[in-house]
Amino acid sequence: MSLKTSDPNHYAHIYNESDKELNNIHILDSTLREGEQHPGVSFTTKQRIQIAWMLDSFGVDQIEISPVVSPDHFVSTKTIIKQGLKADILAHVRAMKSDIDVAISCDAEWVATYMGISDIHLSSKLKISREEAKNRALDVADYIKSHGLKARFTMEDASRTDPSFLIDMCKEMNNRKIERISIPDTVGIMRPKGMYNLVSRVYQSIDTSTSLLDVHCHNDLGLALANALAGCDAGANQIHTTIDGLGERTGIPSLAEAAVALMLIYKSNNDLRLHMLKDLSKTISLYTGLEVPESKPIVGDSAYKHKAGTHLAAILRDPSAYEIIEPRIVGNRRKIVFGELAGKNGAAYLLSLLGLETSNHEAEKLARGLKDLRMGDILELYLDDRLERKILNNVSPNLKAKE
Ligand code: HCA
Ligand code: CU
Repeated sequence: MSLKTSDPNHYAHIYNESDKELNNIHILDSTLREGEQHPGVSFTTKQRIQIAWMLDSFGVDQIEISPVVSPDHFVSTKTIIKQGLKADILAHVRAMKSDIDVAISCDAEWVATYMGISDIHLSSKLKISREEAKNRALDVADYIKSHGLKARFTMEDASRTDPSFLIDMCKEMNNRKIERISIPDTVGIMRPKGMYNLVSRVYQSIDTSTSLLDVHCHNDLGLALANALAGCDAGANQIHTTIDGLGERTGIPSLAEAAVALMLIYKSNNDLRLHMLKDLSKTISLYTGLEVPESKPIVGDSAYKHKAGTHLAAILRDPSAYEIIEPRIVGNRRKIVFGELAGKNGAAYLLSLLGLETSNHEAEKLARGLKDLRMGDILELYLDDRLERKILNNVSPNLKAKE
């Protein structure tokens, strides 16, 4: 009997199965809006246009940018709207008629407007009562609709808002046929079950054939993507992301992680060019000057790097022993690290790379030598599939038979 199932991820996929599968979760990328709110980040107009093109060819459904934060953001928004991209371009503005006018003068078809509706935002930021906030928000919604625009209304700080006020506001927007309502966890305080409860409550209170729900989750506790996905389990159909997760403070879900999680483990049938992910990340890092942490999932340099002897032994035979997807699918590369942890199999591979006849004894000697050197990692190599197969064929039969 063969112990190997045809798909090594098979049982995991069974555990991951849900009675309500998410088969079409959209992605809104906010690198040009939320991403530019990350400390130290400021793109040029040309860079913004290029990023928009890249995001569009990657396949995101919506792209968000704010035309009101500076004159060159205005020019960028207007120019990006003119490109005729497949993705909807959303002009993100405050819930103020004068801001909606700015969106209109960019020829925006979609406007995303936001208002902080928690008591703390009302008292410390807007300095208005709930009633005043509601009147202002509804006025703006009517204004947007009277101009024939498609719209999203963001209930900023939704996770800390009195549910009765939140639901009331969502119902009002729903009645005004606002196409999307965003439910953000602005301060990143939710746990996945909490986000599920919050979104469920809204989902059950409105007609979701009129207004679809977005989730926008902050990463203050490292739970942004988990929370956003829990929000989708509860009925939201769009996740907000940025490239590499940039944003205010610790940011929001990274585009790469959200895209791969949706397609690999949520079975959402997005049409995304995943192989662009590493390049998207590199481009942003180049433009921001912010280094991508090497341990970053999907796009980090160590995301598919293997080091311990036991891992190397398995990887050299079948990388799926320690990888959930082929790195090339996301534009990344598999690497192996040689050093004091390489073990006999790693050492044998190193010797065979050098064209040396490999015996068990020599491989063991080298492995011991590497350990005794106490120099940590001494060499890193890309593990190319072709090379890997060739090398394995050259490894002495006794070594092959042993694992
Ligand atoms: C902001 C707040 C926001 C809005 C999210 C959204 C948040 O910085 O303007 O429009 O969906 O986190 O609440 O980013
Ligand atoms: Cu935000």
